[in-house]
Amino acid sequence: MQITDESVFTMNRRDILKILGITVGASLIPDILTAKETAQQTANTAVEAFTGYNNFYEFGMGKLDPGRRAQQFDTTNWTVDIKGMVKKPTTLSMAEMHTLFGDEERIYRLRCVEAWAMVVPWKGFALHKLLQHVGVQDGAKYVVFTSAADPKQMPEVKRQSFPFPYVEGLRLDEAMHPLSFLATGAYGKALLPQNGAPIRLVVPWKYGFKYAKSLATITLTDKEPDTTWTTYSAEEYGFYANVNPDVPHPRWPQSEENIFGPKGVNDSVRQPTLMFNGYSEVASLYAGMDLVKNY
Ligand SMILES: Nc1nc2c(c(=O)[nH]1)N[C@H]1C(S)=C(S)[C@@H](COP(=O)(O)O)O[C@H]1N2
Ligand SMILES: [Mo]
Repeated sequence: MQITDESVFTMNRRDILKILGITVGASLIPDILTAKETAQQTANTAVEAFTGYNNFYEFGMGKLDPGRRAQQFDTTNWTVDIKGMVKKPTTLSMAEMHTLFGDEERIYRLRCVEAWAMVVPWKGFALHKLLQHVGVQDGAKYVVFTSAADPKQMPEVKRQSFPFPYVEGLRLDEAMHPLSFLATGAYGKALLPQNGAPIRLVVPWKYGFKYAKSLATITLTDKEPDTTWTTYSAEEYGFYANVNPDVPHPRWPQSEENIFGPKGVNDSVRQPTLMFNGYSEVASLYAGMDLVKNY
């Protein structure tokens, strides 16, 4: 199986600039890996970077593939099944979720395990609202998030180039934390297909690969699930995946990141990565746990 490494070092800077409509000679392409270190960047990342520089392997392994190939992805009449160890197994439409759980904006940092980051104004609702609505059975300990996998609409699902469907999971207490979020929009609009329309997970203290896109099912279970990334490469990608500057990826450090600014991906600054991506209010979830072992 040949896939693109989850590595910042594989970024094609010429491609990145194309997102911005900039064509320049090789010598003028800024080296994002040597950008000057500054204080934490807080301005929202350019929407063009959010919608043009993506990881969504169902539509291709390249950063520009989802933006190019996902445009026809049909999300009309979308429903999410909530099943497993719940009191009321339920299927909800987007309109039903909107009525039941409302809509709020959350500006969060997104830190990819590849060491790039963005500041994203999401729209959506807290995950615990949905879990409370369906009722969690006693004994349930984990929540599993499964993305849609439609070979008719997703070229890499058809090719089976990666272990689809994409599956992620959280411990129940992580899922119930007020920061855990289901996003249906960003930058004031409904999510575009490349960003996981019409609904995707957002867990800001964890690496971006936890943020499963285009959710089809949410399943409560009493066992830690195998996920796409723990199945694919358990030594590199753990179940917890908490942002942690002290635990390097086997192939690159995690102590710093390139965060994309208001002008896009060539407007990045290099800044130190913070424990839990700066969301230190989640620390008590891991009291007494060895976060080097449980990476
Ligand atoms: N279904 C699915 N969800 C996914 C991915 C994917 O390939 N497939 N990539 C993940 C990774 S590695 C990251 S960093 C984020 C990127 O989200 P964005 O493209 O909206 O910024 O989505 C995550 N969710
Ligand atoms: Mo990622």
